[in-house]
Amino acid sequence: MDDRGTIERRLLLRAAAAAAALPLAGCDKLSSSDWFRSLLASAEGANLRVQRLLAGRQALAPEYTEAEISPRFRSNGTSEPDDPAYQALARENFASWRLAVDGLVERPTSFSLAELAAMPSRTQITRHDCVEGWSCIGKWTGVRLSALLDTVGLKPNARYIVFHCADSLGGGFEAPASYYESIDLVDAFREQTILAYAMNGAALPIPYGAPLRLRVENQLGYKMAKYVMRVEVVDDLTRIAGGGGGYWEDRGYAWYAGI
Ligand SMILES: Nc1nc2c(c(=O)[nH]1)N[C@H]1C(S)=C(S)[C@@H](COP(=O)(O)O)O[C@H]1N2
Ligand SMILES: [Mo]
Repeated sequence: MDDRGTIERRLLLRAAAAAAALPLAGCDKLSSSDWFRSLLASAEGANLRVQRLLAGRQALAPEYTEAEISPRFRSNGTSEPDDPAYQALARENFASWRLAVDGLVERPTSFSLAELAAMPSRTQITRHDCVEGWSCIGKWTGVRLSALLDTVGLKPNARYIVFHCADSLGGGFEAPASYYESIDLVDAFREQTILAYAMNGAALPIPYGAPLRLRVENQLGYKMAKYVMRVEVVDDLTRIAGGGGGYWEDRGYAWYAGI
């Protein structure tokens, strides 16, 4: 049996080796970005984030063929936000909708759907796994989150990306609360992490998060925020809502829901 110190030393060795190999693995972009260089150089570069990156967080989630796309993709949680401002945007097919990107960024900006669609994109056919035990395969097209973050520029203290949604859940015994989610920079810069505006080759329908939803394919369904209105870059999640980093995390779910 390894003692804890041995495991940590092994992870550090692996971190150093893999960091050296990053450009060869096609991650030039990642390794050349300022935040990543400063991350590797910092004391933190030797801890959690890099360990997780190198201990298996680099692999892509499996991708599927067109023939494997589910004939009917299930919608879960909110299927139509009842927020009046959202409904007004939906009525005009999101023509005046804009995504706000702010927080710890150099250039806070808002983007129209057309502007997002003009940025570097990715299409992927992936399996969505809900924590409730069902899965569906769908095809998603969206702007790469890395491209969006490069456009606004991350400040050196940026640590997490928070997605604020148009809908609230709850009621009954609990006051309604806004849905939100968050991921760290490692997941934000993954190739398959996109803000999707299309599903199965058509504009993203309302039940699946129109006009924009997160796809972070290495995690469970509840991380995939639908109806994203605002992307906020922060250094600390504890100041937002219940402090857990997401609507379901504030109610006990794991923040890192890796699959
Ligand atoms: N804004 C928002 N995002 C959300 C939810 C929600 O209720 N509201 N539900 C989550 C859960 S639990 C799952 S499984 C997926 C469902 O996505 P789908 O409706 O496209 O299947 O969205 C996630 N993102
Ligand atoms: Mo879910």
